[in-house]
Amino acid sequence: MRIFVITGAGISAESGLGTFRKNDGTGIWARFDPMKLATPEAFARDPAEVHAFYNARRRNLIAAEPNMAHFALAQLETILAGRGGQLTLVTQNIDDLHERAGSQRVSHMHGELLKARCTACEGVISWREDLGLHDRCSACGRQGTLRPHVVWFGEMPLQIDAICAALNDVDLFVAIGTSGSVYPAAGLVSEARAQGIRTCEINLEPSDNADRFDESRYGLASKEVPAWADEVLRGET
Ligand code: BV8
Repeated sequence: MRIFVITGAGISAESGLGTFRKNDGTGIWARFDPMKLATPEAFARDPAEVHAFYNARRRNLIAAEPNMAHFALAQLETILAGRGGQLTLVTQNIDDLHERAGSQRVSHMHGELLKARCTACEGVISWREDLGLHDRCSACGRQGTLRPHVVWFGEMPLQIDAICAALNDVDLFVAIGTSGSVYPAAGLVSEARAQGIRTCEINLEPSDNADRFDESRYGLASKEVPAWADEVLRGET
């Protein structure tokens, strides 16, 4: 079986990493204006404020641990590969919890918080400390040119062509822990449907594009994802 999975902030919620939109108004974007913090214009206007925002999230991430949903996907990847199948794992998340749970191939379409990118030489380097204007790029030696290696609003997502190509000849498309409110990520389910691929969403509640899915499973990712993965491996779904 060949499965395409896209994950969002909801899969990392039980690991203590805030989600962006919550009905009770406590999501990240309820407390911080994305247009003030997650755009190239905001970084040009006030890089120190943007660095402070991502430094706080980076510290949270380093203190977090993957949960049962992350581990279930890592195990599913290994077993499907052993059976001649494949799991393509794409995430909107900038955390490294999929990798820490053992997933081998993860495509971060919105970038990675534990990496910095130089705006002068485009070098991408691993970065686990706070990042600031005094820091120097280890690739070109320039100072003050480093930014978080994340995709901001208005910027092109990473590997988008490879991600769309990976949708070819999969048997199942699954969205986990995403509200389906940010594009082009939220449009992938329609791409899948257009290719006649069966679609399933696993989420705490119906997403903005719930009507696009053939099957829906609502509940906590740490419970629903292991249960779903077991059914896949038992050939029951
Ligand atoms: C682009 C990185 C051109 C940084 C992020 C008008 C209409 C359509 C589109 C647009 C438009 N105006 C502008 C756009 C484009 C814009 C966009 O979509 N805006 C939205 C707001 C309308 N998109 C862009 O700018 C993108 N670039 O379009 O470039 C282009 C186009 C095509 C092809 C090439 C180029 C770039 C967008 C990327 C921005 N960067 N992140 C950072 O993290 O700071 S987006 C960020 O927010 C995340 O990465 C993620 O993508 C998004 C958050 O969404 P989710 O992950 O789904 O999280 P959310 O909180 O919303 O939902 C969580 C869900 O989990 C909920 O449903 C909840 O119920 C559930 N849940 C919670 N707990 C649990 C759970 N489920 C299970 N278990 C639990 N325990």
